[in-house]
Amino acid sequence: MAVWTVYLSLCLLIALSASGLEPGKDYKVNWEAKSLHFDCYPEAGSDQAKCEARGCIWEPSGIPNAPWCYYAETHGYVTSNIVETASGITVDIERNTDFPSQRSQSRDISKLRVEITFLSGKSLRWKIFDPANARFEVPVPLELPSTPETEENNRLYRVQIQNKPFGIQVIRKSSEEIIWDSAVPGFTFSDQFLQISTRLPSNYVYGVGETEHPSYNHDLNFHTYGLFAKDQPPGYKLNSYGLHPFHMGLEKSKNAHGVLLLNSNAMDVTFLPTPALTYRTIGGILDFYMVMGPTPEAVVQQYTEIIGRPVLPAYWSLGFQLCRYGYANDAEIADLYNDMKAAKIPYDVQYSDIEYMERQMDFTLDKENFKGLPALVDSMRAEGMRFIFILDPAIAANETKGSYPAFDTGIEKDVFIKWPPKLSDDIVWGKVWPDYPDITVDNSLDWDTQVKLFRAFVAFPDFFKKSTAEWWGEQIKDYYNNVMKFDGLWIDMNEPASFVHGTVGEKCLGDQTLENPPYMPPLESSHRGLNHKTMCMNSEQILEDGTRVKHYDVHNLYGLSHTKPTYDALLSTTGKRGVVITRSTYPSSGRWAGHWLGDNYSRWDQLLKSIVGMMEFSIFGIPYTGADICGFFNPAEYEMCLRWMQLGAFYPFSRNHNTINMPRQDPVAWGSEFAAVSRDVLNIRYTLLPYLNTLMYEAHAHGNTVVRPLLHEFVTDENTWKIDRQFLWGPALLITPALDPGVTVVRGYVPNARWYDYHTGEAVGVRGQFVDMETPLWKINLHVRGGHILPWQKAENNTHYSRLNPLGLLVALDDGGSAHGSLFWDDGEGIDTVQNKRFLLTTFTVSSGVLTSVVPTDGLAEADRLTLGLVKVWGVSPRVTRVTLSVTGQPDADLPFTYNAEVQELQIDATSQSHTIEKPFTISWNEA
Ligand code: MIG
Repeated sequence: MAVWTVYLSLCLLIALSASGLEPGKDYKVNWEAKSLHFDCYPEAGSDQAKCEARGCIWEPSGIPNAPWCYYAETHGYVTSNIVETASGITVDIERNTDFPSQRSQSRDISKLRVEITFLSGKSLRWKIFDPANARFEVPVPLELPSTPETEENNRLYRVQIQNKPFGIQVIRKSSEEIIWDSAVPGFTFSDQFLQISTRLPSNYVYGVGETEHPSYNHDLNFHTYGLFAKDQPPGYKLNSYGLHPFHMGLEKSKNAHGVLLLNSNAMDVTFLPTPALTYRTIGGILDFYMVMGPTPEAVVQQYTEIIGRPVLPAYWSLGFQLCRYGYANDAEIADLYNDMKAAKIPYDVQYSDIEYMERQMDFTLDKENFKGLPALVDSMRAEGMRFIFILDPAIAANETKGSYPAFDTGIEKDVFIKWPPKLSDDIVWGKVWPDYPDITVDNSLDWDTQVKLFRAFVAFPDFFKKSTAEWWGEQIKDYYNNVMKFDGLWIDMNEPASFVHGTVGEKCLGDQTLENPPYMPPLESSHRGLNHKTMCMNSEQILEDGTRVKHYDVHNLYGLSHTKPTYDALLSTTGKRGVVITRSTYPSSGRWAGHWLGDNYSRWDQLLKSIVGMMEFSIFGIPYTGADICGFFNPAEYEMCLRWMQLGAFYPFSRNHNTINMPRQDPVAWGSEFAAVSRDVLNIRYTLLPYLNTLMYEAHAHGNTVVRPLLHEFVTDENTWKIDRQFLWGPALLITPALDPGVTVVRGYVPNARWYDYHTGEAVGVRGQFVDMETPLWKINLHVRGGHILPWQKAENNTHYSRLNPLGLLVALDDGGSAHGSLFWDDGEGIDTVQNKRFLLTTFTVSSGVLTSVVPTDGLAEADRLTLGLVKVWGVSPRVTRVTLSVTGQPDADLPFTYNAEVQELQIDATSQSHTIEKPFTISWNEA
């Protein structure tokens, strides 16, 4: 045990050198804004008197959004005792009582314990809590190393404690950069207001959600994002469906790190030009996890190691999907399917939204308009198609007893959320669906008045309880067995959303500081309380271990709690892995589900924002993601929808969906030219599905990203740090969509590597430059990176058929004539195929005109085997005279080939050999 030296005067010096400011470098904020002014009065209505009453300094500023009321230098806590062990540091801290209490209605917690744990050589945790009284802690199981890294030399970081104000500094040893530094003014820990700030090592920071961001790298000019799960369509500074207090930061040394604040209360995050960020949360404790990378990909790998790796979605779920809210009847779906088939546009998944149900009640079927749906589902499934249905968590509560088993059995099993027993033993009733045909809603009334006219109540299941998960699973199983088959499930409204505020009658019982806390983060309609469009915060939920918690603390976990039981039920019901799509997410939701970006708009700006959103969900560990193609609200427009089909063909979750009463926007709704462009681009998607699927496997097995920001591959090139109009699939496919009306040319970055035009196979002449790329209406720019081998298959109407085609390889040679790649292949829908090694993993390497395959895992059933088909090699310069295939080590067969000298493309056709690829092989050219 050693007592830590306290570095008082050094603090400011370190601060300046660590602030990441490079004089004269693309940095427009003046000195005043760069200084350490942390906002002491984030609420509206501050003035000098109120500011000074908090012991803060009032100084009007001309800088937009800069705080006029800021904390004095030593405002915060002071260190009283520091104990270091091999596995971490424990610090006792006390509130600096030179300064008054910050918020009189929120009790100060003046003595705190800080526990820093060296989780591993590349990760650490610091937890700040009240040692005297247990407070709410997030009940999400993380996968932490069983023993800390006790060997100093094995750690990439060093930790320093600052005394006054108390702060933690994490230093990356290799660069000596301070990458976390909370030794700044303003640290606060009270019952309902907790605040901590840190300096950032550079101006490049990514993530923090769920909220729409205009760019992937954050604008640090004093922007605050409120975070709280809400049925809120994405919009500027609006808190949407889920909560992800995770960011990735770059450092001056071009290393990357990631930070998670494991807290599930309503909160906000402010980005400051210092550069710095401030977290404010209204409950729980401060529990931080940091991963050290040092590459951006390693950050995501390490983050998902902690929160859990993403689920492997069924192969078919990588196919194109069609949905809309408000199909009139099953015949409309059947017509759509037939038109898609006739237009030969590949697609795998058809949805039905809440209209398939009787009055939108889960586990029912509208026997009038959708009476033919079960038969349609069967016939489409017989042709290799798949169905996904929507389920909402809320259960209709005032059907006649005995007529609606979902509710009746839910009551029997006591699954619904209630008030705390000392206030009432009743359920906290809400309103979602159903509506009643005999009530005419007057659309001239505002929304709030309209919803009050609905007479039905709902109850919200408490999915934390084991009995609820079982009950939910039984409903799903009964529906599948007795009403209709399905292949995946789509869970919506699980923020949870309600059409009334808090509860029916809108009077939440008990402690009103839960509904309107002393500090309210800047949320959509926060002036109306936290229960706006959701349930009362004082509702009680019961964790699996019996602990009673307030909805206030677990609101942001509702979607997560809904997801695992749904996924488990899908698997046990269908016997296949399928896929679940959820609207509300929290760190670790990716273990069970994908996420669509919610109720977006049919507007051009939404194309770019969907890329930003996808990249964010990539680093949040939810790679199976995408936005509603052509937009949810408002009518779509031809050109926008066409460009969106091209972009959406590269969403991992690729679904065209729109809202009720809007004109159709599916690919067969716009005429033959539109259908042809859609077919072409989806054929490219389908051709590359073996590659996309392999990336999904790598995400599942290793935590790699699928939709990959360019900076993940080219982090040493600062040009890539801001790029969000382009993205990669894995390391090797660069997608440069057209995102604006009327464009025929799109400006895109060609990172420093050899790239080939996907459409022609020709090498691009330039690298490390922005170039103008032609983008006529039919074309999206796609480039393949030299040095990579992409597995592919010829596209068919759906993946049931495309999966049967021979495996092709696209070999894009690098400057040295080498390339590598891999293929993951399984039955496409088996449960736990990775865990049980029931898959094939093949790696491919090319060098000096020889392609070699190696098979690290061969657990594929015979029925799922693939034969080798066409191998295309790009960047072959010498004329080729002979190509041979060898399985035995000796040339076994000559293979037919063509060589295009102009494009430098060699095409080798191995089809005639019927060689199944689980047997290693080599193909050689130029050996004549
Ligand atoms: O109140 O189920 O985000 O995709 O179509 C709307 C109807 C409820 C919101 C979802 C949207 C879905 C819609 N739902």
